[in-house]
Amino acid sequence: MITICSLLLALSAVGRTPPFAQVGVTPPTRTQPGLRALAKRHHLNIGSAMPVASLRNDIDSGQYSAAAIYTFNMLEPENDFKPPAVWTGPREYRFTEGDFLLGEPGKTGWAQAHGFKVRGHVLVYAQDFGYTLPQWLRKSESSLSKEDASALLHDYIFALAGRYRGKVAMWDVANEAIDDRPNQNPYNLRNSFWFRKLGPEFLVLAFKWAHEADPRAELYYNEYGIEGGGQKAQHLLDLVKWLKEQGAPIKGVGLQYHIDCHTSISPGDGHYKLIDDLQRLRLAYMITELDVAVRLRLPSANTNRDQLPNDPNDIDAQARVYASVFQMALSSRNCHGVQIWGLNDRYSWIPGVSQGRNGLATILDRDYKPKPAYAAIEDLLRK
Ligand code: 9MR
Repeated sequence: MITICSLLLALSAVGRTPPFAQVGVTPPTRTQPGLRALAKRHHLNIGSAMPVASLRNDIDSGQYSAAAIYTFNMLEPENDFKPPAVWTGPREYRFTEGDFLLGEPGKTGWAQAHGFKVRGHVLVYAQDFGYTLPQWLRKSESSLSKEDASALLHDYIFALAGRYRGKVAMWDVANEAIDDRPNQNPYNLRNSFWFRKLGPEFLVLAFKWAHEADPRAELYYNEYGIEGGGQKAQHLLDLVKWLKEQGAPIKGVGLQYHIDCHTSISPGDGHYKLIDDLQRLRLAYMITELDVAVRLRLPSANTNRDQLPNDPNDIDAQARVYASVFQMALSSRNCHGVQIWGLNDRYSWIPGVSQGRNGLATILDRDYKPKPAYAAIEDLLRK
């Protein structure tokens, strides 16, 4: 039975009447601390991806921000710090969303007002798609020399990481630079714009410049498809070892963890082995984009429609998977936090990317009610 429906701490923080009737939840009591309060006992960073617009517009009559404040102490602006969102032209930048979240230089923003650490995502998204690389840059590829490209990247990193210097707890300096299929490049790096222009060195430079721009931020390399080990995980280990040898100021690795409710994670397996391998390289890790997908009964193109699991048992299986990830995080010295990819099931990317086949991947349902996965994490954090 889920007992956690209290939004009291959050609501008192934002000074708002709770919309309990609307969401059908039990009235809160102060004896029910949210995950945020419980995480504090463990010094655990617990976060969620949140679009800045959802905070700015205070969506769902304030329920979004209230649930965020009650549940999490860290956030990552989902798409707002990606290069296409910020880097609008050669040495032209858009800081509107960043300034709302963190404040323009000398000021503070939404994150500080509500006690959130911020993960910045991402300085270099090493793929060539429109959502990863500004297309004006892609179009100018043939006319840019190596030196031009290097100078542009340098200025970009200083403009963005420098503007929010001291305000971003961790930056994903680079994301998804390793190819899924074998190629001939060092560390199996993707044939991306930055690789073509600068070779593997683009990663070393990005880490170096990010550190110069914001010396206090922890710097991460972020990747998917490496959880549990395998060939891509080996490329990752080789890459980060090389980055360290090159003097890149890398703090750790972001393991995305887009997984499903049948994933098994237990001590001694490939998941634990990978974090041990990172520890041996003296690297921290964060779970950066955790979601645990469930097969839906009916494909649903509309993420705002009610979603039902194909197998109701999967919701409990999902709770066990969430618990196993948090268990791993709590048991390892080098874990610097766990972040969930989406505040609730309504705002998860999973139904969209799976053409409606999968969903229900987060810990709060579409009406912000805690799911068994929330309760399982709560049980762990109460210990
Ligand atoms: O959740 C993000 C989604 O809203 C975007 O449409 C998509 C493309 O920009 O990116 C999603 O976030 C990705 C993250 O930046 C990197 N790892 C994979 C995430 C899910 O695709």
